[in-house]
Amino acid sequence: MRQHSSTVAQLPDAIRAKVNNHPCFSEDAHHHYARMHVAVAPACNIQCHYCNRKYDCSNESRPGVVSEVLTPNQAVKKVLAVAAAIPQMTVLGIAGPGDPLANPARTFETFRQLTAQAPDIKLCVSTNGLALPAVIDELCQHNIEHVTITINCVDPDIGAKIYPWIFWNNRRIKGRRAAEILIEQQQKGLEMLVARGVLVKVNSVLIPGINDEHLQEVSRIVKAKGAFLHNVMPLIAEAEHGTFYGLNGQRGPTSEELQTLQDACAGDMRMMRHCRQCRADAVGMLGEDRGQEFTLDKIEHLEVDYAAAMVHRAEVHAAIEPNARANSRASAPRCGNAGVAAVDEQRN
Ligand code: CLF
Ligand code: SF4
Repeated sequence: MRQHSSTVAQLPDAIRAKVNNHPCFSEDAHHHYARMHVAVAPACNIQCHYCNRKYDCSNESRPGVVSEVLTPNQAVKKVLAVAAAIPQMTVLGIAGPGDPLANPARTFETFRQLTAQAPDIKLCVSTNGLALPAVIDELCQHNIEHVTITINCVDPDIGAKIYPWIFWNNRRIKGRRAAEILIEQQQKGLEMLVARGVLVKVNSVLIPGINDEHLQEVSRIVKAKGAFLHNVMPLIAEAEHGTFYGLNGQRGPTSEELQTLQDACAGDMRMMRHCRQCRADAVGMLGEDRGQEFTLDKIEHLEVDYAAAMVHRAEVHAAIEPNARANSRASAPRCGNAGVAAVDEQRN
C-alpha cells in the first residue's frame, strides 16, 4: 500500500501548528491551501549539470520554464494582490529563478516587507544550501518556519558528477573539492536550522546511474539530523533545455524507478509524494497556475486594503479548518507505518 507519511493528524501539536496550512509540508493541507512564489532571485552560486541558467532553478521548479524577475517592491505588491484575491494562499515561497540565498539583499528585502505588511502569510525559502550557514541568522530573523535544501548527495565523488563548479569566497572551485564544500555547507545548514526549530524539507533530484543507489543513504542521514520531510524529484533532462545532462543523453527515471526509491526511503523517512515541481513564479493550489491573473500590468494600479483582506482571510481559514481536520482524521489510518511512528517519537 502506498504510504502517506505527511498526515497532519499524527503529528505532535507543535509541528502540526507549523504544517497544517502549508500545502507542501502537509499532504492534507494541499487540498485546502495554496502557495505562491515570487521570482526575485536571479543569480546562482553553483552550477548543476541539470541547469543551463536560462531557465528557472530546477531544484524546486519544473525544468525548461522561464519566470519574469521582479524587484522586491513589485513582488510585495503582487503578494498582497494575490493574498487578497485568493484567501486560501497561506505561503509565500522564494525559489528562484536562481538561488534565493545567492541574492540575499533581494530575498531578505522581500521577506522584511512582507513580515511587516502581511504577518498572516507564512514565508518559505528553497536553496541549494551553499550560502545557508552564512545567512542563517538573518534568515531566522524573518520568522521563517520552513526551509528546503536540495541535497543530491553526501559523497563528494558522486557530487563531482552533478556539480561542475561552485562560486565560494570569491573564487570558482571545480571538481571534487567543489562538491565537498557544498556538501559541508548543506549539512551544516541543515543542523543549524534544526537547532533553531525550523522545519526542513530536503529535495533530491533522482539521477539514474549517478545518485539512484545513494539517495537512501542521503535520506537516512538527513533524517538522523532532524529533517522533517524528503522530496525525491525526477530528473527531467531534455536536449532542448540545453543542459549538460540533456545534451549528453542522461536519462531521467521512470515513474516506477521514482516510486520504488520513494518506497525504499519511506521505511525510514517521511516522504513527500505530492510535489508538482512548481515554477519560480507559481500562484495557486499545487498543480494549478494562476500567475497570468496577476501579471505586473494587471496589478500595477491595484490598491489593496490589506487590513480588510486579513479579516476576510482569517474568516476563510476558520471555515476551512473543521473540514481540513475532518479530512485529516479520515485519512489517518492509511498512514500507520513504522517510519512515521519513529519520526513522531523522535520529535515528541
Ligand atoms: Fe514553494 Fe517549495 Fe516553499 Fe512549497 S513549492 S518554496 S516548499 S512554498 Fe512545494 Fe512546489 Fe514541490 Fe516546491 S509543490 S516544487 S515542494
Ligand atoms: Fe540552476 Fe538551481 Fe542548480 Fe543554481 S542551484 S545551477 S539555479 S538548478
